[in-house]
Amino acid sequence: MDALVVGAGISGIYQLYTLNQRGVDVRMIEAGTGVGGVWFWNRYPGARFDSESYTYGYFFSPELIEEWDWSEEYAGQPETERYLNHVVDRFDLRRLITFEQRVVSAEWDSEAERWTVTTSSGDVWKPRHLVTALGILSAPAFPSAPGLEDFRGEWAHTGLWPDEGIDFTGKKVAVIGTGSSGVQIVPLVAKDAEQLVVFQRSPNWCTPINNFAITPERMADIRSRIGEIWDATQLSPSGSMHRPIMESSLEMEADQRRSHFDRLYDSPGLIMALGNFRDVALDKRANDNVTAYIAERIRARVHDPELAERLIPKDHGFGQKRPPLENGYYEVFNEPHVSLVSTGEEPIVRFTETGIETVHGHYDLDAIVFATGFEAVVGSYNRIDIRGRDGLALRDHWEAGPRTYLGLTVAGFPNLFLVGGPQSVTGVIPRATDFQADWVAATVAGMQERGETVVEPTGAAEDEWIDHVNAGILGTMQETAESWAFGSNVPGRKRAYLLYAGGLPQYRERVKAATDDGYRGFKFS
Ligand code: N01
Repeated sequence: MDALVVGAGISGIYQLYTLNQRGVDVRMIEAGTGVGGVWFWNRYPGARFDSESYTYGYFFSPELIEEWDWSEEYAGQPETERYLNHVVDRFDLRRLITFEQRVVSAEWDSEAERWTVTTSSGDVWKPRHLVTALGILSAPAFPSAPGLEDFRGEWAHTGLWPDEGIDFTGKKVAVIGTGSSGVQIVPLVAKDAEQLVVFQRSPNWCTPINNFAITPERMADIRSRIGEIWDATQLSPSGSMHRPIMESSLEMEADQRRSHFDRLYDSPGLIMALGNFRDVALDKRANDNVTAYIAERIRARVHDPELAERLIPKDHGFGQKRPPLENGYYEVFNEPHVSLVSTGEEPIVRFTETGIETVHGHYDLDAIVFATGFEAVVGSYNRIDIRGRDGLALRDHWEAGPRTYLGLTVAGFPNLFLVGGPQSVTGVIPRATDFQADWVAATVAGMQERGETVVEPTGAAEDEWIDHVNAGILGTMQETAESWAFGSNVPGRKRAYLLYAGGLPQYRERVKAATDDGYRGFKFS
């Protein structure tokens, strides 16, 4: 086997396709029983895209675009899972995938110039190249409060949702966490539950998703503009259709600025974040204007003024953390059976047989939803014992934060490729990872043509990339917020920027320039 791809999410599936297309002998292993990655595990009620469905789907096949109709501007999880299953079957990839195999270790064998990959069932694979498409949000994180094993009700993490679902009808339910997942699930739990307590550690700047159905006419129109849509994704920093407004919001009259904000708030999707004024991400005064505007909209939607204040973030501005999109989230708190516990004032002490004990009392519960996020970006790598040259552990190499070259390779870890891993672009993830997957496939196929067996970046190239990654976040509003993008949500983790803030066009340019310059920064043998 020439290459093993780990992870059948949207990035891994395309990686499998493109390696296979280039004639590389490739296989894939996946921990789940089906394909989809994030869209397989996160099957909680309300899980859906907040990027436009047709910008998140694949662009590599005109036939696929012709035959797949998206039903909503922001498709729900079941539709996306169906789509990814369709792609896998449509391109005859399923035969290359082994399911229910979780990689526990991967060790570089310098003599054989191959990886030794061991799975939870004890199977051993020996690929020349190891391509990790593990996902940046796939290692679920739980609160550190003790006692969960004592709880006799039902519980689930949004990122590990049970296939059979959970029926909340007539139950007393707690949702812990108010990030994108919590904000999506809360209104749906509130609909069925007899009582809902939302445990909030930090409020977020949530704006309406304003989702709508895609009619056959709209789908035909999208198809007719697909080239244009692709071009827009390639020019956008986040790989989305949206680009920031480059004029200064601070130089505008207040009422003109406000009408822009009105339009953005009422627009579908993440336009408030991705199509806002550029200075909102860079200048605190511009950012303050947006936060004041959204706070006003929250106050208008929540009847109890004291509760509204608790739902308005005070510790960060809009966009400093990834803003969730919501559908009726704030209105839920006007309902008599829904209450909010701010864990800053009322910390959780422990889970008990019958619910949650806080410093102020006990909440009797039938079910608990953990919408408590993920050990982001590096968590999925840390769960595997990956060892490169001379037994060097990736966990140790990344102890102070991830170290990569171009977000694609790691010094000391030959023939290891990262797709959708640390220090590469997020946003509409497949728009960054299809570029990466094409690069990996071209590199591996090129090596085979030239008879080369090993590729590895130099330590100097890795250092240079880290400097570039860190320079990109400096001076932005994001730099000063505590968020999963810095690993701040995981107790004890050293603060390090885990992503790439330079945007997709610059990322592509950098990778292309190094490649065109004779694979600058790499050693081949
Ligand atoms: O996770 P999160 P998520 N006690 O880390 C709280 C993407 N996504 O699953 O903010 C109490 O954002 C934590 O509090 P704090 C998207 O990129 C996309 O919601 O750390 N609370 C926070 O409120 C997103 O950013 C979609 O103080 C605790 C929440 O739990 C990313 O995934 C949908 C706690 C975790 O929020 C992660 O989103 C869903 C504790 N001990 C997700 N520990 C789309 O729409 C943590 N929290 C496409």
